[in-house]
Amino acid sequence: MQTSTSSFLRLSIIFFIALLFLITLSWRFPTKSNQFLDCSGAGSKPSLRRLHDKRLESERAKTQLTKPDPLKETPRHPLDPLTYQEILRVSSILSTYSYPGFHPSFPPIHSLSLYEPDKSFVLGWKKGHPIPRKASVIALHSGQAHELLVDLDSDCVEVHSVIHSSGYPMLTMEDILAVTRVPFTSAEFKESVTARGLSLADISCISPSPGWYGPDEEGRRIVKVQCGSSEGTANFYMRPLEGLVVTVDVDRQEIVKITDEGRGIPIPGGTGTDYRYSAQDRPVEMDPVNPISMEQPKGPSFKIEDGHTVRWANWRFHLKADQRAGIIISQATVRDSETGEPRSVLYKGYPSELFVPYMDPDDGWYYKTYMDAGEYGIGALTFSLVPLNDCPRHSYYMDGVFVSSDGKPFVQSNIICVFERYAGDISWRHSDSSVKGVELIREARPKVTLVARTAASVGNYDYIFDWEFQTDGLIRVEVSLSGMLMVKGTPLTNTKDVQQEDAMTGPLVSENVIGVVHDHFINYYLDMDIDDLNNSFVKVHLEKQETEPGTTPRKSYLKAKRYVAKTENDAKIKLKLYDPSEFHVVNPSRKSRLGNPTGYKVVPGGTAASLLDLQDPPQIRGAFTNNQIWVTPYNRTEQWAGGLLVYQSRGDDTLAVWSNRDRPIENKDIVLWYTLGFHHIPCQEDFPIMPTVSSSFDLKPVNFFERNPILRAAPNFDKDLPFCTLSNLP
Ligand SMILES: [Cu+2]
Repeated sequence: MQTSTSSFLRLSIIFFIALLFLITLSWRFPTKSNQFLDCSGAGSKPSLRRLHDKRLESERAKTQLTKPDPLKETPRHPLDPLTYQEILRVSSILSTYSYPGFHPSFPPIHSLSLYEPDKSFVLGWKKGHPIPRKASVIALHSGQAHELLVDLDSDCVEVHSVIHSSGYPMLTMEDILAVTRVPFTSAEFKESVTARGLSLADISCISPSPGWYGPDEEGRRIVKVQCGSSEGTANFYMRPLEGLVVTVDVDRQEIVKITDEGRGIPIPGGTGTDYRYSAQDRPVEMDPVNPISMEQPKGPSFKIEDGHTVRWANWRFHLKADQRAGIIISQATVRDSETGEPRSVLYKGYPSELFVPYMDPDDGWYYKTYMDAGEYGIGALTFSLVPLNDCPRHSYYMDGVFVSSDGKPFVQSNIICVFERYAGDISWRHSDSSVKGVELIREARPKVTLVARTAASVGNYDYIFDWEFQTDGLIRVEVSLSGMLMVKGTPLTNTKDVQQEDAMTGPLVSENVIGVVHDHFINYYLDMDIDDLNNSFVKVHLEKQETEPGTTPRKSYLKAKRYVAKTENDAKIKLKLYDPSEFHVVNPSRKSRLGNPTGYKVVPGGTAASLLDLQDPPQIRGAFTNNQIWVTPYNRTEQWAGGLLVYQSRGDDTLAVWSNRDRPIENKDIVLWYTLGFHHIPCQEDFPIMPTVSSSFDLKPVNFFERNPILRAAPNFDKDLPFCTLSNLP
């Protein structure tokens, strides 16, 4: 008995070890990719195939989900971005352009993109009509920004002007790469690195912009290069050489100043900082989550027409990548649920600027007040999205065709994805047992949406930009943050050693690492065109009413009162929880059958306001954060909330400056600017890479439709859904 018990125990132990080995193997070596879920209904359930919707099948056959070849693409819509071939032509026109100082070679190009035709032309344009093509070029010559308008139909430079506002255009990719090499030419820098016990071969650097702080650093483009140790880790951001800041003249490629004040601060250790899957030495302590994805046995329901026009359910819009804005949505129209009429909602929407001030006045930190769109370009900092992880199965991927400083085009592939999302949510529902003569009612509709996404890696930080379209007419605009914190080295390894909490500019997030408190603000340009160009902005203010004593048991109630904004000052909105309003953009000329003006409202989600002093230099530049909402009359030169030139600018060409004119905005073509904000007080979970944090705002129909536009939408039925089996690819 004893013998058989011990052999049973032995067998159990061997079995357990074998099982452990297999689990480890399966974790280290994931399932081969040639195994997949077959949801076609083929095989074990052939009868399900008959249930396929023939209409959708034939629609799919017409869908051009094959990506066009970016090298051969031709423009097919007036808002299509410049093609690869067009950029080559612009480059060739500029190479022979005669202007003092522009020879023998054209000066470095900092921006080259489509000069969109006038709105009136675009709105009147029909497929088959001619498409005028012009390029807007910003070049930098002897510290002066020049703007040129190149006509591709006549092969000539049509307009050439010097930009007089302060600041410089976006850094080029060549600028960014070149400046990080400059510190390595300095003996002082090299000595500081080796004095900290590090090898130069392990030093990786980034090129933070300097902001603007008065005349000392004016008159030349500079970058404040900072470095970290990548010894044994890909995450050098968590191992800063604190206090070592190399100020580099970008154009001369030489060092202006080296500040070296942190030699006594230890370099934080590299252990546990690497975030790559391949660098992990053990699995996460949790029960395994099985592979998961959304199956679409009939394929996606959206179409991409002519390379850039997205059609899905009741939505239609133009979608493109942009070197500065990242992603641009244009001419978004929603079909009327009653009449089928396509109705205009948004002429153009995109992230117009970011503002990321860090809250640390130290010498190595005060200037960290980034404006990433205007300083670097959101699109310029995108990488190809990762299928199955950045975007789900059945996504369509779109390229960006961008321009390097020598005017040559290059393709940034797969930087936008479009996909349908079903997250198990509900579009509308009701259950009821109190209806006479009717059995129990249980009605619910699944919420399926369409998402257009891009993601940018701005040095350490990652921003994910989503536009999500719902069939009930709502557009959700979401920004998600991930990537690495910008951290500060410290001798501290435990909070018990903190002598002066006031001296800390953020919490300790790891040994020798402070996560400095900071904000993120993302401003959206939203050219709303509700049913036509001329709209009004209406503040629907909730006001407390006090009742007459003795007339009702109630003492108070709320009333919604409408205030139509006459001028820009009426539409500068600071959000207040205890003084609430709704913010409507309406078309006063188009009324619903009940007489309400058709409209959309902007619905803020979780957000944050800037608390910096209004006269603080970064706040002057990022003054678009002084209000959460602004409304301006449409003006094609006012596109970027932080100004056309942002790099080292003094904030003299911003939304706040334009809006000071207090122009009339009632019943006019208006643009709404909304700023989404985050206060970020870092915590240990943000180390070594941050779990994604998201926030959003909605554009939601208000009296736009006659009734719930998806009343007649069909529910899901079991018989229509796939039956999936695990099978192997040949
Ligand atoms: Cu942050």
